[in-house]
Amino acid sequence: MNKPIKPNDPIVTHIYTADPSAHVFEGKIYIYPSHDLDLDGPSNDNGDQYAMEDYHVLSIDNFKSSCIDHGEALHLKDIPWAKQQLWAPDAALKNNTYYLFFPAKDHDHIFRIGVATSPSPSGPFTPQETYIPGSFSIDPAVFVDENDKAYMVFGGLWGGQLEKWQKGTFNPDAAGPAATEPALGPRIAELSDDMLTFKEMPQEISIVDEDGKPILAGDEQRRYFEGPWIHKYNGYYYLSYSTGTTHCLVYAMSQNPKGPYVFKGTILTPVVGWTTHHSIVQFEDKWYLFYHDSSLSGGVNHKRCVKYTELTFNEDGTIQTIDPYK
Ligand code: FUB
Repeated sequence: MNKPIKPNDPIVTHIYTADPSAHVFEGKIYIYPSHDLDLDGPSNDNGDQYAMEDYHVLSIDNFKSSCIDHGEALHLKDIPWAKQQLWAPDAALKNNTYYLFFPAKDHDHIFRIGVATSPSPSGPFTPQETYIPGSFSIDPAVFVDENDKAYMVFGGLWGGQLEKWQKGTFNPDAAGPAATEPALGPRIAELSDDMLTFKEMPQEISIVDEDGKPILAGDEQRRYFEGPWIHKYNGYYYLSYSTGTTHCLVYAMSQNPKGPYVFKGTILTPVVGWTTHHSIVQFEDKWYLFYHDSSLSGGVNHKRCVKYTELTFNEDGTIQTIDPYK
């Protein structure tokens, strides 16, 4: 039965979903979320409780119809290089092929980013034998620009291991910068034309304040934590992300996809649950924010549900702040 999906309601309730990456493919909204498991166990700052093993692709014809779950699109057991923890994915269309990008820990417990392909936006996706060479950390988001150049932005602190890559190789003992030093930024790299490798070494994105000064690591209301997303509006690139410990979705703007980005403000105030993670998509003539909270499980951090709400730009290109519970 067709049941319209109301804003700020879970788009599906039969499984736990999170980290929604939404795209318009073939005239519909396709959502590529994490599939949270209904497991109970110890929780820690390393994120071991996020033990996901597969991906389901969801789609919405329009907001008057219900959300379709296309079933399992990729499973951990079919990814040769991956050992555990299929975290936040994204998808892109190029070369008449759909690409699913996803992080997972390899057999050395190091997060890497893999890619899988399909002729259909709903999968199933066939993974490559190895992860993308030179990839690390979590939360890949792929932005395909109007000139067809594709960029992957990625990275996450703490369990996402970004701190451990500050010198270019994995240092399991590395800590983040001191509170008075510039915060770590997400990484960005242009993808090769076949979308399977990086065309260049990933570089760090700089996020600065209105005076051009770097946002500092101790500025937890504004500094980058995880969950990057790039979209373009009126010629400007928008980098939005989670502030982690302060639980907001915030954004910064630039005229260059690689930055520097100037911090602008908050998109979404804190949701129920520790994590917050989103995507921004235009469908027909409106813009939407897809996000998650933990309301479906009564607040269990690792049992989340994807929701959506409309996003509004002001005349000057800034974004109106959303409180999802008002
Ligand atoms: O879903 C696992 C992790 O939680 C994601 O990779 C982060 O962005 C956070 O949402």
